[in-house]
Amino acid sequence: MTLDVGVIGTGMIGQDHIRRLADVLSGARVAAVTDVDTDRARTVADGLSDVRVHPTGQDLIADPGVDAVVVTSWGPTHEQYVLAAIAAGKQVFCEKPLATTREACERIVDAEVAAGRRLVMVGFMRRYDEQYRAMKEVVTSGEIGAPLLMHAAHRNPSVPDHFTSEMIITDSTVHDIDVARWVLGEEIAAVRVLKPRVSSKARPGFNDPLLVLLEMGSGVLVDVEASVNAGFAYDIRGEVVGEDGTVELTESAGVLTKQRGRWSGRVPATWKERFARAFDTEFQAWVDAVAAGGTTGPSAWDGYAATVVCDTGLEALRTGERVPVVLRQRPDLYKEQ
Ligand code: NAD
Ligand code: ISE
Repeated sequence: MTLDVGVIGTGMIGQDHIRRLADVLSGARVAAVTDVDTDRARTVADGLSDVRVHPTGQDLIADPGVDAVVVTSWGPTHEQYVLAAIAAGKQVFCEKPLATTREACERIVDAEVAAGRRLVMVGFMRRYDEQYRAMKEVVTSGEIGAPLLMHAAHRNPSVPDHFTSEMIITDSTVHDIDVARWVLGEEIAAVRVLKPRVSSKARPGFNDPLLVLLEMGSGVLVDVEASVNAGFAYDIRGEVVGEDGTVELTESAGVLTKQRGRWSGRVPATWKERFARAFDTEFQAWVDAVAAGGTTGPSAWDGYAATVVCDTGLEALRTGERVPVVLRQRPDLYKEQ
């Protein structure tokens, strides 16, 4: 059976996921697309065969020829489409963030709980990266003993002009927040944000880098160094320090070159390059799960928790204080993960 997928939002990542569905994965095809920029949606559809272009996301979701929905529009528009897909009983893959406010995420969680089954997967693709998976396995196996600390760095080479200091938390660190919850298997209890010396490459008034400190429920501390004007490359780091050892991500380049008394390797240029395989694996997992009648991976609860921690981080950035994270009670639907 081939899954007919409808894609809402044909911008940068929408087009990348469409390419993935059309050329890389098995078991799915792109049946319909839509975008508020209708010309863009049309151009994308023209490059594929037999794809309907809908005027709105709601029309696409209502299309009986669409089995499942991918949401890759701007973050603040995600809620309406995820809710409409749940109401239509269709599986939905939503790029991060699930929604941009705590309240919007709660409405999604409530709707899914009322539907009585999981219909939402959130695009936290790092959970499908081989290195992060290996790191989680080591931590979960107990090999390095009880975790005490986690160090992370998320260095972006550059960002578009509309990017703000707040987005270092909501757009970038959100991935590290999800990784910390997932690798350590517990919720985040409090957040602090420190502002180091500002990079001369940052626009005036822009706090870059930031040091985001996450306090896990058990007391494990996670420090995330996040920056968006690093210039040199896209550099992602992670290490968990346990009572009996450590586990860390290695450089992702496949080869090491030794020449003239020096060794060197490639640092990825962008997140697309660094996580290319993770995106493929993530999407194939979703297609397979939907074809089997369910879903998989990061849930609406994970999307909710990440957004609440980001909100808390924004308050910590504003106030300079340690701010506790307040989550509602986890519904039974999300207990088994
Ligand atoms: P983009 O601006 O390139 O594309 C977004 C598209 O959505 C645009 O074509 C825009 O016209 C369209 N759009 C906006 N409002 C809409 C609406 N109401 N209905 C339909 N279409 C609408 O942005 P992008 O970089 O592709 O990001 C899209 C989403 O993907 C964001 O939520 C972003 O956070 C996420 N993202 C995730 C990753 C990742 O690493 N997982 C990477 C990049 C982006
Ligand atoms: C971007 O939106 C992503 O999600 C990337 O994975 C992240 O590394 C980058 O910082 C964000 O801007």
